Amino acid sequence: KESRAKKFQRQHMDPDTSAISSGYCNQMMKRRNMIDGWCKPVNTFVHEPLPDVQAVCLQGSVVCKNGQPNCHQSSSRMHITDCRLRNGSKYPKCQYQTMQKEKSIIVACEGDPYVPVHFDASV
Ligand code: T3P
Repeated sequence: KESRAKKFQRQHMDPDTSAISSGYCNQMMKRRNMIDGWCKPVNTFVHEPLPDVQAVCLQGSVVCKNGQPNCHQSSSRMHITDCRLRNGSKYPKCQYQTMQKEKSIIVACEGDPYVPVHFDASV
């Protein structure tokens, strides 16, 4: 079974892509198996090295949106792409808007090693 840490990497890590095109989210949401019975409404990809994103678990503690205490906010801004489902788009034709941003990320971390398992927000 896929671990929560590996699931985070599949859903949220894309360190090596340099040029992001307007079709990026349509391709990536499909390629990373996130179109599985429904269209996931919002998903963020992070374009930074995995060790840098894992290191966020050692950075500032913040409360997660669900009230749990194990969220961490990156001390630096990171290159990210937000994928947002277009209004009226219906499964299985999930159509996404691709938005590149540079923001601080908030992730939830778990386990030993203590690694990201959920993307909470960007700020
Ligand atoms: P996951 O827990 O698998 O990382 O909040 C529900 C899902 O939406 C959650 O999936 C993360 C995702 N999400 C993003 O990827 N980026 C965002 O900016 C927000 C708000 C949610």
